[in-house]
Amino acid sequence: MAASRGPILPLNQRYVNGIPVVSGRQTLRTREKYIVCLIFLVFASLCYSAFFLMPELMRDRVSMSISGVSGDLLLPPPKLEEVAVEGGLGGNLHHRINGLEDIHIKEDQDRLAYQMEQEKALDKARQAVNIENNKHSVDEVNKPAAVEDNNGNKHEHPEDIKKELFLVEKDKEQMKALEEKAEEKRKEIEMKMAAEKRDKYFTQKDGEPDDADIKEKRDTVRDMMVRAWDGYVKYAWGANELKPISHTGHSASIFGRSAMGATIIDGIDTLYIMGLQDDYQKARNWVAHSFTFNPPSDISVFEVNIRFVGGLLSTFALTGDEVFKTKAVEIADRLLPAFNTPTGIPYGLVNSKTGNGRNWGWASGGSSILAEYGSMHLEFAYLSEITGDPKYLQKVQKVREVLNNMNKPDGLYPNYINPKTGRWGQNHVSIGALGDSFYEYLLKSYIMSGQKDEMAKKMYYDAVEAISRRLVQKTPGGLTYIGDLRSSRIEKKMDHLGCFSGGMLGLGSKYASPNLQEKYLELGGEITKTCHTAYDKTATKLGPEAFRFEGKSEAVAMRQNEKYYILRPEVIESYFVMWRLTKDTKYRDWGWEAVEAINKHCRVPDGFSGIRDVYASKVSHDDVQQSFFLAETLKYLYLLFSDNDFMSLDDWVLNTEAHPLPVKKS
Ligand code: DMJ
Repeated sequence: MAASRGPILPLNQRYVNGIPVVSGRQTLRTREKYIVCLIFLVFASLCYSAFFLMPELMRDRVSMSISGVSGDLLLPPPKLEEVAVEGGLGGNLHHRINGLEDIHIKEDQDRLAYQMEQEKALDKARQAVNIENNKHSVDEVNKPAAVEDNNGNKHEHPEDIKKELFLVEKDKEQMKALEEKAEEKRKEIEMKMAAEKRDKYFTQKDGEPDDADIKEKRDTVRDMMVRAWDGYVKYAWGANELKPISHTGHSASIFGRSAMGATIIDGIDTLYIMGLQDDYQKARNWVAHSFTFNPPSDISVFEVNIRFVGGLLSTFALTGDEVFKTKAVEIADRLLPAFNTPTGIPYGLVNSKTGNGRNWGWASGGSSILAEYGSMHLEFAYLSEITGDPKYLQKVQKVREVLNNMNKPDGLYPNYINPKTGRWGQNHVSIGALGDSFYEYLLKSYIMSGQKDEMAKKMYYDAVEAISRRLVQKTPGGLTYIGDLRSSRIEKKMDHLGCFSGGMLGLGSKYASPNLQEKYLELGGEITKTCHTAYDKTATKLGPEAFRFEGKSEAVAMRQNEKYYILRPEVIESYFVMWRLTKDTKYRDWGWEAVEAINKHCRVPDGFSGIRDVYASKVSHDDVQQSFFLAETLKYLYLLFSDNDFMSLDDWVLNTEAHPLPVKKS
């Protein structure tokens, strides 16, 4: 049995004659087997060590043998970076030692984050372009690079052109969005400034004088405003003017046929200045929500400008409320077609629907009128200022330049000019009707521009010199007046309208060359005195529409149609300006005389009315409360009895309808 099993390892087999001889022991003993295994294991361990452990041991030995030797013996050490670490500069930066982050890891992370952000943004942009332009990209693959025309010329592919156009459009949109943002910012700033102004001007206390007597006079004037306003609100709301006795609305031909709330717009800044807050708010709401300017007939460019555009602009200037600016722009834009004449001198009338302009039939062969076309500058310059659109200023500047270049007979400006030919009409010169506010606007343009408008300044002082040379007259009784010139003959008459010139000459003295200042201030005073005399000589103590200097009668109306008083402001305007310039109390006294006379003769239960004859002690009312009574007459009186620095003439110019516009500060 044992032989049949055979040896596992025949280690010691013996042979006799080539035949294996069976020995006594054929296998290894167990102890021997263990030894063989052990030897094998030792051998395997040695092999393993030779491969994996020896190099490390060798390196450590080498490393130990060169420690302490200069670092650059074999290889230069890495350069020490100056890295800001806690405790100061210097030192090798080790990863995550002392809580410091490994900059390499950090940089990698940042770079990765940045790339991801960029990818995201690009993806977004691609999506946006694809959404809007998917039809462009669909054909992209198949489209030829360029197209060839019949002559073999290559052109950009239409799809490329379309795409470029699309991108241009996109740029434009972005620009528009930016502009809108800038505009919003501008509005925000304007509103802020307005709020500051509002705090300054919007209470009845503002401008209140210390003197009890003057304060009472001022309060009386404000009560007059309340009466005039209340009557209008009650009986004529939305109409142009009030008929205070008939209790209905009224519209003079200058307004055309439609009701445009002239009294509201002409009177609103007076309500504001007087601190009549509730009334102001009511007027403001009407302007914002009910006022539409859509007259079906021809309108007077001048009247609409000075009352409507002027009233709205001034309320905007006082309050900063955008609604007034918007409406002013809307109306001014309707007036612009009037300037479409060969010379740029506007027509007196314009149809706001068709844009057709024309002149008054009675005005010297189709002429435009000096006081009308010459009294647009303040409003239009201010419009350009607040809108940033130069077109308004350009229109009126053109008018200025045409006039500046004209030949002026004796240095004077005739009242009529043909807007087509640019030739003067009839030779009639006047500081009253038809000429008046042209001169006023020259001076005030200069003041309003922050004394920058040199052309206006020169034209004003040249004109005033010519007037003082040719038109100013002295009467035997010692009065000074400014007569009209008709075909080189002086007409010895002065219009009530011309009485504004006392204040204008006085104001002009402030900006005149030093050698002329006294002369102009004195002349302003003299004219104002003459106008007061015209009031003083009547039974009502109210002045006539025009007064003459003939024979012994001086400053008296001679003709029946010159004897009316329609609540005009010009004489009171000069009292106010001369008071501010001289502080001579006679001007306040004269103003108070006018208040008493108006209250005595013009006041009716529901407002104020003009009177037909200032010389008649029993008055006859004309039953019209003119809008300029609220805009001008009452405003000037209120300012006359207010503190001197309230609505200072250094800060404001009043347009010819007494609407204040701000002086530009550089
Ligand atoms: C007002 O409308 C203006 O003052 C204009 O300049 C002429 N006159 C009236 C008031 O009298």
